[in-house]
Amino acid sequence: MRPARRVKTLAEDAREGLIEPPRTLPPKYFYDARGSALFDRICDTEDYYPTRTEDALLARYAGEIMCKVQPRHILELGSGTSRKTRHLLSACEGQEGMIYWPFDVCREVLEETGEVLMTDYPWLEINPLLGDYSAGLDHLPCPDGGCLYVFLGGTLGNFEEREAITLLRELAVRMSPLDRLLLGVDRVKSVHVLHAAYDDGEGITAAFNRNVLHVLNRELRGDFQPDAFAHRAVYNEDAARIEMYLVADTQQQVHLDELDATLRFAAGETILTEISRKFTLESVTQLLARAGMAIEGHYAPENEYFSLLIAAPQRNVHVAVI
Ligand code: AVJ
Repeated sequence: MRPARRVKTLAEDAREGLIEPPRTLPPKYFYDARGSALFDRICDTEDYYPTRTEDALLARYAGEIMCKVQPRHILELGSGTSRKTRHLLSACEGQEGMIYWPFDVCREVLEETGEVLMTDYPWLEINPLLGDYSAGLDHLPCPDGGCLYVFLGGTLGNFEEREAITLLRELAVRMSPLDRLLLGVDRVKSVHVLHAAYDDGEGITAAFNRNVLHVLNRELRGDFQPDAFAHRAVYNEDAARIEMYLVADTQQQVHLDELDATLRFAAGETILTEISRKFTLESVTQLLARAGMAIEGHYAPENEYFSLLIAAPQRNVHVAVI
């Protein structure tokens, strides 16, 4: 897809974020084949509740959601293996004319998932879209008939407020009055529950976090020693977000051949590898409003750990001067 903005390469992001402290790297680089497999294992841990909570919500409410929205299209941002989306697809069983547009950065996953879905949902038209949604959304196909945009998993929480508004606004302006967004967001809750979710007892999140160093070694010909970095997850209550860091155990130097750069770490120095924002109903309502959308439906479990929201584009009267 033709991007609205050019997406930075890993080399550019690393040059901007890693060479000087405060060091930081976008979380999308976690997800090579190994990182994606580790993320799947995180979802199966006792401690990481978001995936299973959202899945249960979809299992329970998919029928109601599809009835309410009655879309002809489902377009999913960051579809991955479409595991949770199957609840929505199943709720439309046999509905001829339905089209599913999975949108993801990984061609292999799109191809493999596409084939499996084609077998499991023979009545469904499947049109995979390869691209990076951080490059902008204005080149998505503009389907006629209602479209349900789907953005699950709490991934919106990876974006700073400004970036999140930009992304949602790009969506809002291209939505027709009948289109809706189905958005999954993680909620503010007890620090203990949040902390355990991002520092699970089996150490899988720690391995997932360190995996980004393997990615840097491979892609930028680096010599990081992943074991020389500790995993740290802290809940920043003021910003209502989990911050994931890699912490250098000892003073060390790392060379990235591809950048021709040497990184010097003092003992205890950190790299911020991910933020994962947590929302209240008020904060997500406000975020959506600032992006030009209004909440029209809300599904949450009793403990309110996670929310599925249906949002509609805000319509405003536009007076044309003639
Ligand atoms: C895939 C972005 C929703 O923020 O909870 C899981 C990624 N990081 N454990 C999240 C993640 C550490 C996850 N998202």
